[in-house]
Amino acid sequence: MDFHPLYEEIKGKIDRQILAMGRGNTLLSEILHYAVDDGGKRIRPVLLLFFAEEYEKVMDFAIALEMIHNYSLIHDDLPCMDDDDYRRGKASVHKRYGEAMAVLSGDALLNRAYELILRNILLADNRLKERIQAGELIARCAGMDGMIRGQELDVNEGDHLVEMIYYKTCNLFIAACGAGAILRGASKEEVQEALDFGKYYGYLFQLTDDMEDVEQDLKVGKKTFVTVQGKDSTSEIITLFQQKATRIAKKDETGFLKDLIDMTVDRA
Ligand code: GRG
Repeated sequence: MDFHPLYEEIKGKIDRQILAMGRGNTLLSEILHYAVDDGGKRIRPVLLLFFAEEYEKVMDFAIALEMIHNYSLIHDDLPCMDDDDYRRGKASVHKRYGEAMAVLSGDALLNRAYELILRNILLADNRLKERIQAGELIARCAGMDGMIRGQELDVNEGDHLVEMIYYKTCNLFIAACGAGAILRGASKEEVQEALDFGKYYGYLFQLTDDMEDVEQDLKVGKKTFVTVQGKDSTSEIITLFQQKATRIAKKDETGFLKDLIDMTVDRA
């Protein structure tokens, strides 16, 4: 994914930070590295650092968000959830290490994420309130009123597909953009715009992803927005969210947000 030099630059920093993280001698530590080290696009932490406009002092928040994302993927792949044997081109964690270790490694990632955020706050010498606000936003968006709520709707196979996308997918993008803006010390209006961008981009991300998978989803009878509403009406909604996100992206002089939107929409 090579759509803008800023993406490569920020992703490179995140990947290096993840690889440099300590490795214990335990099996759990091996699994955490197996799950997180490579393969991910790191879009959420890249967005967080992009909106924060500085990398080193808030890197912990970006890594924490990526850990939360990875825990959710490990748990989502479990047989009791989506039951996927592969993730990022290799065996999913439960396929390789067993279900019990997959549950534990997800739990460990989630706890490590908040450990990183709290330690960052403990050691910080500025913007304490903003750091706490950013941590609270991430926790809220990942929790039972956010991503976990989305997973609950998914597991119970309701008909609220738009709501499900909002909770399950948009929320971590909202956390990424909103936390970044808060950590930058942005104004209330700027934070709101960042939160809105995360929401619109989250819808775009999921709907274009569902467009890509539509043939396979139809084959296995999977209910997604596209399999229920059809490709034409999904395309119309994608255009609508593209316009909303682009309106905000126009203020970004680097062109990064606009390129991210275009790259995401082009895959549909
Ligand atoms: C188990 C609590 C819990 C939540 C699971 C995230 C999630 C909720 C489920 C994953 C399945 C899914 C279709 C999620 C929505 C889109 C998504 C998160 C896709 C994967 O994200 P990418 O493409 O992944 O950013 P990489 O591999 O690049 O990190």
